[in-house]
Amino acid sequence: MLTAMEKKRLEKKARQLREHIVEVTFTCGGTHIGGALSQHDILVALYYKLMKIDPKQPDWEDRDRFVLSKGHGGVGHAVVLGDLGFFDAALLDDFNKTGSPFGMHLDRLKVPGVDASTGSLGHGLPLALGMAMGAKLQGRSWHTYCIVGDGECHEGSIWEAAMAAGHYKATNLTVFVDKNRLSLDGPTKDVMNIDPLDGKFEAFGWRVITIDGHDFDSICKAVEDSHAEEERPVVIIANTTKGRGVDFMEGQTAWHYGGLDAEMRDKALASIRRTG
Ligand SMILES: Cc1ncc(C[n+]2csc(CCOP(=O)(O)OP(=O)(O)O)c2C)c(N)n1
Repeated sequence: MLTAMEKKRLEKKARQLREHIVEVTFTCGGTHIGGALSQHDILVALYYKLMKIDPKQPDWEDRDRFVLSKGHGGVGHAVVLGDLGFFDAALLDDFNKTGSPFGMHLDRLKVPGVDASTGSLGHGLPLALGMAMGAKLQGRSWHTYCIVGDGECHEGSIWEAAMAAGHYKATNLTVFVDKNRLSLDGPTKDVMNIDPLDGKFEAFGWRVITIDGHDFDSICKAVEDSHAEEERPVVIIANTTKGRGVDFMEGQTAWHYGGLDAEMRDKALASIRRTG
């Protein structure tokens, strides 16, 4: 359970880092900003409240693991890691520029704090399952978290991993589906309908929890519940809004990827400051 003060602290941090996502998008010329903003509150809850990590020891063996399976949202992961001190956040001024350690999809060999290089959709969940199974086999205590996109659920390898996680009872794995209902080129239901997602995961042996993915109380409670589950891996279906916090991006497929000029940046920042 979050105290009122903790919730306020998370909301403030989320707002500050949304602004940083906008700034980086402005300076680098374009990012997958829509999905970075939809996954954002989950990332903030994980990194500022829930995960066992140490920015001074990115390779600490017993740290919790995190895999951003929808790796195109890397800009959002990068601003969190920079803010926490895994690296100098000023480096993000060169995000995705030639010679920068930060490509659009983060590379675990170049960016401290990244546990898996992702970007090819469908690969992150199998990697996360491997990390969870690795902990079980070695009798270690780390927990593995993973965020997949709802459009990413079109990939067959997501369902191979889902089947294996159910079979092996990977109770030390918590997966979020960032269900913003939009993919790269339109509503997920039109590109290829993935619903009912809950029934699919349940059929593969998972426990399903459905939440508002922008509400910190619900995110933290769902993770707490996932830790108490002793039989099944847990998927948290997080209903989110693509572009969340920037009024002219919210719910717009066109903002899957985009750049900002100075005027748009100022409008985006003003919107975040108004609504958060
Ligand atoms: C294997 C693979 N196919 C296609 C792409 C191109 N691609 C990048 S993002 C994206 C859409 C993903 O949709 P979703 O998971 O819903 O992302 P979100 O809306 O959360 O940003 C696609 C098709 C890719 N990165 N990898």
